[in-house]
Amino acid sequence: MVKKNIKPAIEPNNLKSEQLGQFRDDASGQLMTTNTGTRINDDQNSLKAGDRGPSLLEDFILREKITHFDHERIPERVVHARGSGAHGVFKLYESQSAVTKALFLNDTKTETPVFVRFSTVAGSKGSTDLARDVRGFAVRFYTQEGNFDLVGNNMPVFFIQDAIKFPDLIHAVKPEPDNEIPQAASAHDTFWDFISLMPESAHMIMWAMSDRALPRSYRMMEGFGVHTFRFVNADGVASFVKFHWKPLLGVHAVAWDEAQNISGKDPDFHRRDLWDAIESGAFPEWELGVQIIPEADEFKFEFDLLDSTKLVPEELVPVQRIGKMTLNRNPDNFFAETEQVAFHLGHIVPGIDFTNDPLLQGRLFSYTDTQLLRLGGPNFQEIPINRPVVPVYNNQRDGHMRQAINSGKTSYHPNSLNGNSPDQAKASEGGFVSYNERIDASKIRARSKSFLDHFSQARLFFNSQSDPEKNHIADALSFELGKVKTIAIRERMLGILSLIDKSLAAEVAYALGLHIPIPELPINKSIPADALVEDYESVQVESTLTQSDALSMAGTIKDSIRTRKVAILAADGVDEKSLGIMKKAIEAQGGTVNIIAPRLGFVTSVNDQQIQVDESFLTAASVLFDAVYVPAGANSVASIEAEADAVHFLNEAFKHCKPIAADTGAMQVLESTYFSKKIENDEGVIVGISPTELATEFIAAIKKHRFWEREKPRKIPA
Ligand code: HDE
Repeated sequence: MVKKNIKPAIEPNNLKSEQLGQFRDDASGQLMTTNTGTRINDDQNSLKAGDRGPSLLEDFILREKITHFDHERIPERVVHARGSGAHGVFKLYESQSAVTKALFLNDTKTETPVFVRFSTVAGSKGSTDLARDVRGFAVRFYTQEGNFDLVGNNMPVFFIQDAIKFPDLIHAVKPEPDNEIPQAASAHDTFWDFISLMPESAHMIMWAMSDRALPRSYRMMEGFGVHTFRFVNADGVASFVKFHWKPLLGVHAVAWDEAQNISGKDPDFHRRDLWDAIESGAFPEWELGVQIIPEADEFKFEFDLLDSTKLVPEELVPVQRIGKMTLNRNPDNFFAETEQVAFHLGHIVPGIDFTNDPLLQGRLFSYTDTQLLRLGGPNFQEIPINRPVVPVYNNQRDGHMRQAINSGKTSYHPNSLNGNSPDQAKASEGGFVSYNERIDASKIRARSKSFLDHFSQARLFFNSQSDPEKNHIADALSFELGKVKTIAIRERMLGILSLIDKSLAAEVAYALGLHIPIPELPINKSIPADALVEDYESVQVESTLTQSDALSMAGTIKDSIRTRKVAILAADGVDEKSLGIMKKAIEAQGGTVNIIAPRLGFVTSVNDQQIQVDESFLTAASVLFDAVYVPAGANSVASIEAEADAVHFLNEAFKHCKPIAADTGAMQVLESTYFSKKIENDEGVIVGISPTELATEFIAAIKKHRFWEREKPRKIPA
């Protein structure tokens, strides 16, 4: 009898993210070789018959290089193609053993390595970061019991309730098939045609049209698992769980006009922001939150926990913060890590399980299927970024690009020739046992009636927004529907909006120059062919909760200026004291300062000091900064005032509701702006005080992020 060779489970503290780095390749100081290790003597010239003669087929170096190049691209993700990744760690605050037996949620000593990929959904791989879109927030935990992927978004609900509608949704939002226009935008006919026929998307549309769709930074977004998952503890007791990520920098957005400008000035804005923050040591952090719902409470809510178009309001079930994720290392190679990472919500560990949410169930099929195409075969789990940090043993064999050299004669189970190994793990040995859920049902294609209220949470979301946030939603809808060419689609959407909020519908109708039609229920043309219309009429529920503070970004954390970018506009003759005091004060609080001048190089201060310039007005733009300051110095001020781009810089910063400060000696610049008459009444424009007071007040203003009240108040009657 062959002795079983069961390796001990990995010791928690031996888990190091470096384990993932065993494949890292560093060519520094090395000589060039072919892929088979032969050293290359000439990488400049192909082999020819004479120096002016034809190239020779024999040139194995040329052929190997070109062949590899020809195959460099792999298919981009069909959705979430545009993304940025980072490594980090997750540390648990307190054992969650009461609700889950997952070791990484029991053991407070282990730092679990993580890899995170943020993304947009609709655009291609090279599209702008600042599209109005949902953001993907996919986290892989490399745990002691295998990989756990929490593949979430920055919005807690989704457009559709059943996975079978996903291809339709994505076909509708992607560029239109005849002319492949527009890129990374939902503002076009096919998207709104579909949405206007899918009332179940009403709640998600409110989120997608809100400021949540325009994050200031990946570091300033919440994340959500969206579906209801299940936790199972060591005694087999299950509870429902909703996952949340809460950013320690708060949840912040940019303005829509700003987003469109950033897309031109720096389409890599979010990618650069994440990379730079990690490189500078300002590691982004999120707390992992859970909402736990005992099984017994499954039917206690006005909505169905299995319906992904609904959230569980934090007022009903508080979010408990159970641990912290810190992103502390940039990838070494974008392709090897960020592009090849293959997330899947079926990557799960004992203690966590699925529910019957029909969207979740469909996803369980889709992710592996998509990797087979994208990564070219069944061995994608062997790619370094996808390997778990624990050993893998099974009888799967061969296939394209197999890395493992499996030894021995047996690749089947049961076997006697290898002592029946690898053998199955008992639950006590960490074997995954699916939750034993009782199901007693007919096989049926149908939607549960408990899924048919589509408007109450859309209304709850809208009612929970601050006034500026409401205005932004109305503006976003007016913009998006304004880009739709088919009037009937615009009108149908107005009908849907009127079921959410009449004043919102009225404001959008006003902007579109249309009247609100009486919505016909069911608006949903996608009901099954033989269904009874009455069965599908939207069940109108009035949520007992009328407002939820957690849904608004207005009350978010505004206590720091860490990693915020401040522009200082200067030219020759700048007063170095006025500049220096502000720069020092901002940097002391973790903000970053860029000196922007008419040209690159140096500016010479009024006392002949050379001050390094970071950007010129040609390369910089106010949309890439959080705040602007103009220091004193008569000549500097005069040059800035005469520089159209500098005045535009200030005007744009004001329009985007950003804090602006000017030394008393620089007031003449502000007088050349369009907002000169509004300065006195504006909380976010700080002028007329001593340099030290100015710095203190300016920093307080930057902490607030934006002065949205600057925008025109709107009064469209309901
Ligand atoms: Fe995905 N989704 N999705 N999705 N999804 C993919 O998998 C899919 C859904 C999400 O950074 C694909 O590897 C279906 C909800 C993220 O690599 C694909 C349905 C949520 C990412 C796929 C959904 C997500 C993806 C494409 C409806 C939030 C990027 C490439 C049932 C909870 C992960 C890939 C990364 C990617 C299918 C709906 C999040 C095609 C069928 C809901 C963050 O498999």
